[in-house]
Amino acid sequence: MPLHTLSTTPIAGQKPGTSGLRKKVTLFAQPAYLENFVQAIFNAVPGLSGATLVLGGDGRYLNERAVQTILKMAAAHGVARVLVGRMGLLSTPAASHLIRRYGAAGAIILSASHNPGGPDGDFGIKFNTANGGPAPEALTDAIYAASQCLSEYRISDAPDLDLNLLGEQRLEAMRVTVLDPVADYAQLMQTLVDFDAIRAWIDAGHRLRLDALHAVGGPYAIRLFEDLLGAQMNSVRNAAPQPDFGGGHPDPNPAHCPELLAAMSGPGAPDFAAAFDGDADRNMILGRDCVLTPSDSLAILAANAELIPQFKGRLRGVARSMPTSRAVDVVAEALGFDCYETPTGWKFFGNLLDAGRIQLCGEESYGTGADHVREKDGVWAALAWLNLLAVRKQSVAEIVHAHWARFGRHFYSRHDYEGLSVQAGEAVMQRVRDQLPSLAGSTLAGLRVRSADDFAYTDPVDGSVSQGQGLRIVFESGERLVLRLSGTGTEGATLRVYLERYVADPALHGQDTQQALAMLIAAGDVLGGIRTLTGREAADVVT
Ligand code: VG1
Ligand code: CO
Repeated sequence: MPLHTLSTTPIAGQKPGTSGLRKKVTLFAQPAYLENFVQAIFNAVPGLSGATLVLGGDGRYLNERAVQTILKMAAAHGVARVLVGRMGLLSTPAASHLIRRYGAAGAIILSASHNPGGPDGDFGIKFNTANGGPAPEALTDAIYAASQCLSEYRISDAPDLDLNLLGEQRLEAMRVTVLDPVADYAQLMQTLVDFDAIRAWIDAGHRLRLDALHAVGGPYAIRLFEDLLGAQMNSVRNAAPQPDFGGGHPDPNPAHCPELLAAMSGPGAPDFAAAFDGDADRNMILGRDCVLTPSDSLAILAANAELIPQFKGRLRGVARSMPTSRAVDVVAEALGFDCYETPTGWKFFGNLLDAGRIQLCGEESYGTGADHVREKDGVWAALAWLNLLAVRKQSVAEIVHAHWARFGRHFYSRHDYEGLSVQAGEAVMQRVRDQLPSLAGSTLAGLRVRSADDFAYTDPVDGSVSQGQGLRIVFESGERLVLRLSGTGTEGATLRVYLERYVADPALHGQDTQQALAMLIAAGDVLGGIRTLTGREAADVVT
């Protein structure tokens, strides 16, 4: 079968954001859009020829078509072997694990994560490196640069492979191994958490509910929670991956999972629930009448790490993204391990994990993970929580309240203003940026500012510097306000306002979060001129 070299011209805007290149399906479906970006990966990443590559995605619209195209391009670039999930499916953490388990040079992961799918939704593609993690900024910059000076791409015109058929196939000289997407991942999970304890807890009559939101987490959740841990049949809801995620928004947060929240309220509710996003790297954890913030989830896992076999006797450090609440910092300080603050996006945890400086990390955006892979891991987070419930023999709410009583509570919320014009989003940011130098010592909506800056990060392992990672304002009384623009959206701009307030006194821990944050919300509006500059009376999504 001949290998073709086809001529092409650069397509503007193929710049990866927080997590890969995300664009509308309608754009990805245009001639050469996908091919150009994949060619840019092959041009920018050294050493793919002769190597093993992992390939798969979250099953959204275009997933299978893209897998077939990428296989043919990989063959044309002399890749020795591709490990591909059956039907082209792989969760992001499972892909990360496969890279590490089989010594692959990297992975091409097809996902726009929590963004909606279907023909009118979003598609995405990202490259992960040999450590299993998202390409660092230097590499995504090189991929973008390569995309801007292409003149041709290479592809085989061999027929499509049968991706339903497990086992070995050939495409030109390249070996293609179609794998059960769940098998290796399920094996790994059993080495990390106490399956016996969880099984006993479930056998004792505790009930769970997992919601895969019609995305790729379904098959993983069924295997782990129902098949291996013995949860009742139908504990996993919305388990069959669909190209349009059932028309929904595969984003596990209170705003997008009203059904799950309703199912978890009242005395008849299950004891534990979790939901996962499109590519199953995010998680939301719930107990009966209790919804956890991801920041608290991270802090509680850190405080209880000794109970989880994976961490026993080896937790040296944790990390959180800058906008994530400082709840985990308080735990690290009290228990004597290191705590790092990184920019938003999982790629910034990679070096710390590789260097063994941290074993656990997380983001406020429903991302939690550890050093077993180099991605956040939704199903793992649910297993780690079940491990805690089974060992502590307490409910989720009891564990959370005990944690606050000991360490204090960080009230936390994120206000997203979606679909703003790029000008409006940037106007708010610029207005705040302009005020940064003069903010310290001033008062906003009754709150006195201690410090204000534009977050820049120097990676302690390789010394690389990332500027402009979010504007942060810290107040004298312990509140913190952060503003940044999203790097994963595909339309206009999304302004994220992160609100955090520390309250030590347990008598005040029962307040409603939005009420507890009311002064800070007002301060954010005064500072950013949000209502005036965006024309919005309130945020579109509050989590
Ligand atoms: C968002 C989150 C960020 C997360 C990223 C990818 O990015 O805020 O914490 O790492 O999504 O998550 P942004 O730039 O839109 O704020 V996933 O599960 O969408 O790959
Ligand atoms: Co995701």
